[in-house]
Amino acid sequence: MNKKLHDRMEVMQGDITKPDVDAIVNAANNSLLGGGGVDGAIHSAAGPELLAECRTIGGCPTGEARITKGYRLPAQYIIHTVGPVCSGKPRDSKLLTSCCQNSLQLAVENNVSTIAFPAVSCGVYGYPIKDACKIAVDTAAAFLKENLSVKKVIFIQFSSENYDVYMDYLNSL
Ligand code: AR6
Repeated sequence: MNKKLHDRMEVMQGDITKPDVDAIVNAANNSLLGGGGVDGAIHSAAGPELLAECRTIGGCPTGEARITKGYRLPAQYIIHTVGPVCSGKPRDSKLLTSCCQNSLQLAVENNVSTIAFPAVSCGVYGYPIKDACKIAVDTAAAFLKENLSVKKVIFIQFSSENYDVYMDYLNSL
C-alpha cells in the first residue's frame, strides 16, 4: 500500500471511549437503544443524553449508520452502525463492508477528520476477527483514497489478540 495511505490508518489497543478524536463508531443493534459490549461502554461514558437522542432516531437497519453527538465523551460525534450477526454467509461480508462505508460517508458529511472504529460484529455478533479485519481495513483504504478530508482512521482493539490481528494485516500491506 502506498505510504501516504498507510499513514492515515492506525491500530491502537484500549477503550474506544477514551481517545480525543472527532468521532467514534459504535457497534450498536437495530434499536439503537444501547446494549452490552462496546455499545454499553459508549452509553455509560457518554451519559443519558445519548440514549435520549437515540430514542428520537427510530432505529437503524443492519449495514447502515446514524450519527449523534458525543455528549460526555472526548469525541464530538458517535457514529452508530449495526453490524451483521455472523451466519457465515457471503451476505455478511457485504453488510460489514456497508457498515464501514456508511460510517465513513457520515464522517465526511459531518467534517470529521479523525475517526476511531471498534471491531464491529466481532463480539456477541460472532464475526471472525481475521475476516472482519480484512474487510474493515480494505474498505477504509479504498474510501480514504477517494476522500482526502478524512485524515486518520484508528482501529481500536480491546483485546491484545485482536490488536495483533490488525497489526499483522496492516504490516502485510
Ligand atoms: N472499546 C473498544 N472495543 C471494545 C470495548 C471498548 N470499550 N468493549 C468491547 N469492545 P460487541 P458486536 C470490543 O459485542 O459483536 C451490543 O450489545 C469487543 O471486544 O460490543 O457488533 C450491541 O447492543 C469486540 O471485539 O459488538 C449489539 O446488540 C468488539 O468491541 C451487539 O452487542 C465488538 O463487540 C453488537 O455486537
